[in-house]
Amino acid sequence: MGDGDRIILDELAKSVLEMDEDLAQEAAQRAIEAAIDPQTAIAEGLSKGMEAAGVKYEEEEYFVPELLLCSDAMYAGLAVLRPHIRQDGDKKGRAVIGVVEGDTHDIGKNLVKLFMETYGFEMIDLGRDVPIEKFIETVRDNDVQVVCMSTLMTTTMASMKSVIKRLKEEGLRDKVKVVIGGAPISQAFAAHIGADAYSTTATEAPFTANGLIASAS
Ligand code: B12
Repeated sequence: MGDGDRIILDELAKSVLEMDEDLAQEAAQRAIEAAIDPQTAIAEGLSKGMEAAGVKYEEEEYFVPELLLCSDAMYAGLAVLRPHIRQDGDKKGRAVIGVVEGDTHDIGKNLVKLFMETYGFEMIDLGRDVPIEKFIETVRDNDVQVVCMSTLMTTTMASMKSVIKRLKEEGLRDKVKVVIGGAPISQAFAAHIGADAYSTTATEAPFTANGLIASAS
């Protein structure tokens, strides 16, 4: 990647961190003109800005209103980049995605959904703060191969375990692969609750899901 591309990616990150919707749109447009892969612009630009905003929140320099303005800037940039994402031709399968009960953080989930769709997955999006039984019903009533669960809070991680437990009780666990993610999630936690995989980034998620489906068939 050239210096020019790096400057654009930094500008995308800065636009989010500085809550600047206009700059986010301009920088996204510049990324398109410079032929930067839109997914790279999202992962290495906009997402990095949101991560940096998270650090400021933890340092108590930003509070909830600032974070919401940062996410507005991120979505403004996303709207420009999204139509330019190259859609992978073949269908990979169908997946359900949601943020587990008690948690309303959905920025990461929305990125995972976008990258999964781009890769060829048909996504059923249950949104955020999704009741455990909603995941179960959706798996029961639809032909889905993958369940993706997201959480950003340590206090709601247990809901993931409950969903897997309920899938087992309903005889649905073997029907699907379960992929989990979100900042507090680790390999050890995934293994502990009986998930099939975890992934730290949205870009990686579709490859992880696809790998699981391929190895099962
Ligand atoms: C933005 C933010 C908010 C926004 C959320 C806006 C929204 N619509 O999502 C607002 C301001 C509303 C908010 C509210 C709250 N927040 Co908040 N928030 C954050 C913050 C700063 C950033 C999260 C974020 O969006 N990151 C950017 C995205 C792109 O990254 P990501 O979500 O991690 O997702 C990436 C990966 O994790 C992965 N991924 C995510 N999901 C999945 C799923 C799958 C299947 C896969 C494969 C991958 C994957 O892919 C993504 C992209 O690569 C974090 C701190 C932090 N540094 O994470 C705190 C944080 C998560 N919040 C926290 C808290 C406590 C709250 C509140 C309770 C605050 C309050 N007192 O009101 C409320 C929550 C209310 C509720 N019940 O949900 C705590 C949680 C602490 C804990 N218990 O663990 C954190 C960690 C801050 C802190 N250190 O205290 N928050």
